[in-house]
Amino acid sequence: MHEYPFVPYRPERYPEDEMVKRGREFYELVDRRRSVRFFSGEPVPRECVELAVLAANTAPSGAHQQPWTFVLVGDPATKRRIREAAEVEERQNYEGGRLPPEWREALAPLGTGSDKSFLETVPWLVVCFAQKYGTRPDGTRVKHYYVNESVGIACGLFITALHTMGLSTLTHTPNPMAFLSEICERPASERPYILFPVGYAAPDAEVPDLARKPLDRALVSRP
Ligand code: IYR
Repeated sequence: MHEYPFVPYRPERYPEDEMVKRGREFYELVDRRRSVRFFSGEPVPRECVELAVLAANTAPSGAHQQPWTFVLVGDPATKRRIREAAEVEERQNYEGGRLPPEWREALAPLGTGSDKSFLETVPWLVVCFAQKYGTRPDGTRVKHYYVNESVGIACGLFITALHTMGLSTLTHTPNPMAFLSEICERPASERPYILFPVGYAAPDAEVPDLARKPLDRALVSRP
């Protein structure tokens, strides 16, 4: 059984006023992030997407199994295939009556629909896959722990890193999204988790005028 050696770890410490200042600045930065559905077709350096994946790859994970794979798609023909497959599913959701009424009602204020043209507009699509289990060289399975938590945290870091660089994305979850396994050529051990279009927001992009719930509804205290 392999064990990690332990090494010293001394994270940065700051005076309290500086802690608050840094925390406030970070909060104000992430508070300006919005999910975008209208993108510009301007190219984005591949290195920026790689840096965002490096940031995602720092996420804590169950037993440090790092159960994620990010697939980068930049080829227009592949983006088109993904858009077409996503729209086939979403047309059934929105126009074919597959969305349950309650779900439809929850989405109505956001103005979403089956048109997913942003999947072709953007320079990059990044598809995050969750590795339900690992595979040893001899083909036997390695159990993975806390896959959803781990991959969710990695995706949070990914979108935050993009935002820091002035890039936009959308946590798109076309439903169902099995088609992504085939197009991205991923093994049966992996499940598509989130499809991220990555690019600059279009100069005329609009977003719903949402408010975030106040702290007293996000945080409750108990003695
Ligand atoms: N996957 C669909 C529906 C959808 C679901 C939720 I929850 C959203 O916040 C937004 C959309 C679609 O992408 O249109």
